[in-house]
Amino acid sequence: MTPVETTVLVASLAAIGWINWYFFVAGRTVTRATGTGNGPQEVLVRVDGGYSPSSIQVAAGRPVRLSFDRADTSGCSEEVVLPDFGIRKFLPTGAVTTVEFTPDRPGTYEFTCGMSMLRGRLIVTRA
Ligand SMILES: [Cu+2]
Repeated sequence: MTPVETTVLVASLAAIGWINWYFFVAGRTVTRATGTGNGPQEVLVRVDGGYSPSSIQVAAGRPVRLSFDRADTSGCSEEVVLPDFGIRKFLPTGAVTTVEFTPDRPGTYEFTCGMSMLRGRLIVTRA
């Protein structure tokens, strides 16, 4: 093989590996909230062109505190919306903004940016 062929092969394998990771691993990783007893279930969510983690598991019937740490400056992510809980909040860049609510019923709920382009999931399980 020529050096060019080798480079193309290596780059292709890297791309395939990344695509598999992105679709089959990254999207399925569910982060459980921390906190026990009656205190809030806390999760720190980084906002930087998307939500990380984007799948969050909490238990029903206990308060949830999501802390959004916004790093990017795009207009897209400046608001976070949790329609099922009636929450819409502005996220200043470079700051952590907390949102608190108590999910009463198990289910999967979405959280999005103000235009529904960035998406995350809140998986509420039976307490
Ligand atoms: Cu947006």
